[in-house]
Amino acid sequence: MTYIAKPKLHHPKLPTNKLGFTRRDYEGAVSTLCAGCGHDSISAAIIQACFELDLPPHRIAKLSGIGCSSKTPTYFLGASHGFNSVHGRMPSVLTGANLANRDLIYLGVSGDGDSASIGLGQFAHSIRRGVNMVYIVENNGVYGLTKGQFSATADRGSKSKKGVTNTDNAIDLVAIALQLGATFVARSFSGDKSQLVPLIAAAIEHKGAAFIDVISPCIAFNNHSGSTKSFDYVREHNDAVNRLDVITGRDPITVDYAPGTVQVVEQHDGTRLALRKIDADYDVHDRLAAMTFLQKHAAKGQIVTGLLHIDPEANDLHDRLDTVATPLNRLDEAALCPGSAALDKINASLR
Ligand SMILES: Cc1ncc(C[n+]2csc(CCOP(=O)(O)OP(=O)(O)O)c2C)c(N)n1
Ligand code: SF4
Ligand SMILES: [Mg+2]
Repeated sequence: MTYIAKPKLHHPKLPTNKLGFTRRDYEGAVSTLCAGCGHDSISAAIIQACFELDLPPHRIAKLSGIGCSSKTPTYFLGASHGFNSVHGRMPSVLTGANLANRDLIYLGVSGDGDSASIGLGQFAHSIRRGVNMVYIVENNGVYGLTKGQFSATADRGSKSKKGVTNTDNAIDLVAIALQLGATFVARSFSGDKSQLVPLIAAAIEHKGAAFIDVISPCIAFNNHSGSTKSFDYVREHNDAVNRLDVITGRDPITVDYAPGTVQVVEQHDGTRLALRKIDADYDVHDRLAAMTFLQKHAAKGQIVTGLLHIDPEANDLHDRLDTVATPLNRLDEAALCPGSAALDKINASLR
């Protein structure tokens, strides 16, 4: 743990993005997590993705629940909006904020305890409603903050630090997200920044419910042999189906790939994703095939990573509810209170 304050001054020649911000401008407070915790690498990946996308920090709202993972929004995007909610309740707070103001980019940060146990219902409903958000679960298979109890994502047969075997079946949040209609579903590993950063960037660019399950080892309580969420286990069993490049704007794709190995997915905001296929037969558009593929590999103890499913034509909760485009706090009295004639008309239509 470190509590040393970050120096305010930084080198004048640090690289800047199109807004003139350095990577430091997207950082937060110094992390108080255990040195080596996977969660800190995810914070670094979020910082990198927002820097690369040239996002104005004030356009981002980061929300979380309770846990070591849910503490991390303090350690990135210090100039963004933030709300640290109650254990398992991030999704409903995020949904409410999103409905009130659709102009912000919503980052929901949660843990496997926060989303797969107490918050499972909240997770499920925010996904099925198609809330426009990036929902990241920092998945270490344990309740890190309360000292390492098995969480609901711990694999059956895996062992705790003290050698106790987990006898319960695991919940796979990726499988649930696919079943409930998430329109961007990915899995990654905190130790694989080159995979994680473009996945986060693509999820931010996606309109609709984007879910990323990031295996993020807890070095204090779940990084031993017998764990299926340790650095060694994930490195040995990581089976990436593709690699992603995010191309913003309409620039031609100049990356040099062997013919047939790249699939370009165009989203309706013009963002294009260049998918370098590792598994030639894997089709990111096929939700049902993705579910079967995942189950088959999980049965063999393999962890499938990469962009697992995308629906580039997705809509979101606002489209479905046909809500007003203007954030509610910018509507004037005339728009909020259309008068008694309009009220009479509504009442008459209900009689
Ligand atoms: C309503 C409620 N119940 C229980 C707790 C105790 N508690 C705090 S964090 C936590 C689990 C955190 O696990 P996870 O979400 O996986 O985060 P991690 O610390 O592993 O990153 C629990 C059970 C709480 N804070 N509030
Ligand atoms: S207890 Fe585990 S999850 Fe929490 S900060 Fe330490 S290593 Fe990370
Ligand atoms: Mg956890």
